[in-house]
Amino acid sequence: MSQKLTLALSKGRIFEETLPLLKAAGIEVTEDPETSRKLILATNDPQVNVIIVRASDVPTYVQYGAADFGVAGKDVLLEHGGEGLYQPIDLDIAKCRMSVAVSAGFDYASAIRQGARLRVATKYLLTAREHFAAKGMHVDLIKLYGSMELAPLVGLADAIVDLVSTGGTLRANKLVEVEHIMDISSRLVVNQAALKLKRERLQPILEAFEKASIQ
Ligand code: PRT
Ligand code: MG
Repeated sequence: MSQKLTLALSKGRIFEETLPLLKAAGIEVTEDPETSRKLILATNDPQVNVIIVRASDVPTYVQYGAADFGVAGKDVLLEHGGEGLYQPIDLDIAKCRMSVAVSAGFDYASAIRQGARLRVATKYLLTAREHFAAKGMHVDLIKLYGSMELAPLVGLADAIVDLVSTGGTLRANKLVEVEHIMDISSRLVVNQAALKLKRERLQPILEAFEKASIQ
């Protein structure tokens, strides 16, 4: 196998927050995904390419070896399941929390006390199912692909499970957080076969990432 490496990243915060870690490994991306329409970006190292994919597709590209390694949020990894992936480092980037939120006027505590069967909209079906099952709550989950904050406002759901960082989106839509499910950050994920076959190339990069991410 050639020692060419492909790194899968998503545009936006993960790309931006991975750049300093790449730099610590001596890798500089020479094209900007926000202005270029290219999906395969070159770096200063002819042996390293970056591919730009949807955040939730990063684990899939790495699992099948289309990318040797990638960066993905814990939220995405929990839904993917982690099959075929080695997850050596929590990079401590793209931090946020996963929470349950409801409309400001909705009495979540008393709905639970009364054993109401709540409708919950989310992109994170597995994590949400596990959270409510652990609490012994029966909920009907509604799968959405984005803009979860809208669901309680238009009567699609009583509650949402979504990511929160500043809380600004919740506030702007008159929603309040009622439960903190977990803290989220992004991890480096590595294809299990690549880790063995390209160890020589990957190991120094993993070490540089690890060193840079704990600073
Ligand atoms: O946008 P797209 O549909 O392509 O995919 P995505 O939303 O999964 O990608 P992206 O790039 O937005 O997020 C990538 C990863 O960043 C996620 O998988 C998380 O691990 C992490 N992350 C960190 C976040 C946030 N912070 C975050 N605030 N992902 C999303 N958000 C959203 C949140 O869903 C909500 O709509 O931002 C909004 C809340 O932000 P505040 O600051 O208003 O609270
Ligand atoms: Mg997004």
